[in-house]
Amino acid sequence: MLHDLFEEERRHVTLGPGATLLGGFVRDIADDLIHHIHELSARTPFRHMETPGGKRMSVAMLSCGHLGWITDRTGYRYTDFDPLTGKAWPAFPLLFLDLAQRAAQEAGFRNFVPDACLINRYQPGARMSLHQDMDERDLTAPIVSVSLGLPAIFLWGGLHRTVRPKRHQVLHGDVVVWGGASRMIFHGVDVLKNGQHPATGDIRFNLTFRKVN
Ligand code: MD3
Ligand code: FE
Repeated sequence: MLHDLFEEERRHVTLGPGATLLGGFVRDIADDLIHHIHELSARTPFRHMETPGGKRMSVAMLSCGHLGWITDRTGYRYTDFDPLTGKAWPAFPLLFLDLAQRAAQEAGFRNFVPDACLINRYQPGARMSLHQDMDERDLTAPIVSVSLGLPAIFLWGGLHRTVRPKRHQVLHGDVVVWGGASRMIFHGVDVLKNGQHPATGDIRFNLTFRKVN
């Protein structure tokens, strides 16, 4: 139907080469995803990590999957255990793996098999400054990012820090797949505004699925 064609166009937006916004892609399973996040956080708590420069991150994080991303005074890296619990990171909930693969496929990346999922928790005032994700060994795989709860503004620039970033609002249930020529761009998240979301209260969660090895 013509209506569906327009609907499709509204939901799939090309943000740049290899970067696709899948609007509302996980809206139907958002409550389940949030439930899984709460369960995971009982096994590996959200924590504000320290950058190599000694700053406390305003975003709180945890990981699941074979590998988890951490930062401390020593630097940024992936580890196969959680330094807070001394145990392996919790495994992916099956729903996570399924949605990451479906989203990658929808954006044209076949056989995406992530081995890490970083979960970021933003409260009003939290932000993430411009950076590149380059701690992964396999830079041919995309990164799949899922936004839940309060809206946020993605900032994304170019391959050099000096490129003035573009802005794009991401909403509850949106998924963005970043691959190809967009994989190494500088990106960040603007300061989260105050607000209340029916599913999360004053929180925004972001899940990023990564293939590290
Ligand atoms: C990957 N998180 O955790 S994810 C991060 O919303 C991170 O919490 C942000 O950046 C967040 O490393 C943004 C989406 C994202 C945006 C642009 C990218 C991932 C990207 C550009 C290239 C590679
Ligand atoms: Fe990033």
